[in-house]
Amino acid sequence: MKSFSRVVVVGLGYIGLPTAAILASRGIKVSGVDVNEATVDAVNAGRVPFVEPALGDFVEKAVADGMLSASTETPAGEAYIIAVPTPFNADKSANLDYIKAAAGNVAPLLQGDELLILESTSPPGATEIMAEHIYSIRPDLRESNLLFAHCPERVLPGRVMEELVTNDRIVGGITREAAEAARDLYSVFCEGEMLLTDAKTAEMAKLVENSYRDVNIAFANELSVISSRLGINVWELIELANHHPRVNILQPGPGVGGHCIAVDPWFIVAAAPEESLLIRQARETNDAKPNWVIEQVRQAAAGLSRTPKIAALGLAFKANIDDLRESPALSIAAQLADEFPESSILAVEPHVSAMPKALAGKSNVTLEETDAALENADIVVLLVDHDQFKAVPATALAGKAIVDTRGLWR
Ligand code: SAJ
Repeated sequence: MKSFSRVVVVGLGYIGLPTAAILASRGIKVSGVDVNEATVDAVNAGRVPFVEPALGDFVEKAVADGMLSASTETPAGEAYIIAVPTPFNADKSANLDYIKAAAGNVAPLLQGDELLILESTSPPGATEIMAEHIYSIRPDLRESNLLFAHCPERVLPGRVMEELVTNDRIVGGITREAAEAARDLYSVFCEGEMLLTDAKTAEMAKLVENSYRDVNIAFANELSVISSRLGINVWELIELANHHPRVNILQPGPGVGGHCIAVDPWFIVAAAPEESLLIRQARETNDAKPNWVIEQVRQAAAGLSRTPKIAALGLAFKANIDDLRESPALSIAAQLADEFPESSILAVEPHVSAMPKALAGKSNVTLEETDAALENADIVVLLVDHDQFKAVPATALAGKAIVDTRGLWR
């Protein structure tokens, strides 16, 4: 069993920082690296620059104990975990520039016996591309004992600190030895099963998990559109159908957001475009849902005799978090502002205090507290099932046109 005392985590975002903090909590000296100085400063001050339950306590303690520090420069370590973003290009293929930049900073530090783990969600073949990139900078290491692995994270935002420990972990090595070394490192905190495979299968497994969910959400979203046309309450419909022992339909919503489910399926489509018909259609179905919601608001507005004030409840991509990435709620609020220039758009996001970039500069949008927005709105568009909105009493909604995209107030 290989043991590690000094690990470098490159990318201190939603995945890198929790991983760094939990490793540090298990007695490993961790150096975190990020290009964003504000992130580095926050971590060095023991703070977390985003909302994730329980993470703050871990970071505060790890920094106070001297087990975690952050820098914009990459230091040397025995193992490197790369957890940088993989955005997509205009053609929806994966952009590996951040991975290559991170690997490029690690390359000069390598001696030839280190473990390099790619955690970023990646298209099939990315770990080999990363290895090749390092060898192109350090041809002297081609015959060395560098170990490359892909260990996708599958934690759910909002439950990260718990799921890091309890989830099973897929560990894919370019060689068996690399997979075993990565397993040894993750065993330090992961109590789930370690599932060893090759790097490409590990890359694909992560994409497939999220596509599976995307396809199933698309089914629910399609059902909501069909039900609306047929005058059926989709929430009741799904609840009834789910009583069948082998049926488990997910919940419709305003569309699919976040940096995972709305993105990962495209990496499969880009890798095998001719074959990924259902996966592509699911993406398109989910991406079309925000426009359908806007149409519902148009219809509600058409039934009113005056220019409506519109409350948009929730901007995050899902319940009880502050994450706005790829959020359909946010894009719907922005679109409503453009579509109804005469209307006041009362945007509510209890987890965010500053006006999000996508809404800044739109003169008819204000950021409001829930109560004030509900009091003043003619149309209430419920976009996120935050707990705070669940608690809204029916009396607060009386007399208003409601577009409830989450079935919260059915
Ligand atoms: N959503 C629905 N209906 C549902 C479930 C979700 O509309 O029934 C929407 C959500 O509102 C949100 C989006 O889908 O906009 C995605 O939310 P999510 O909770 O399904 O997933 P994420 O993006 O927070 O996290 C997913 C998880 N993957 C799976 O459940 C297969 C998580 O385990 C992964 O680690 C994460 O992606 C990731 O990082 O890839």
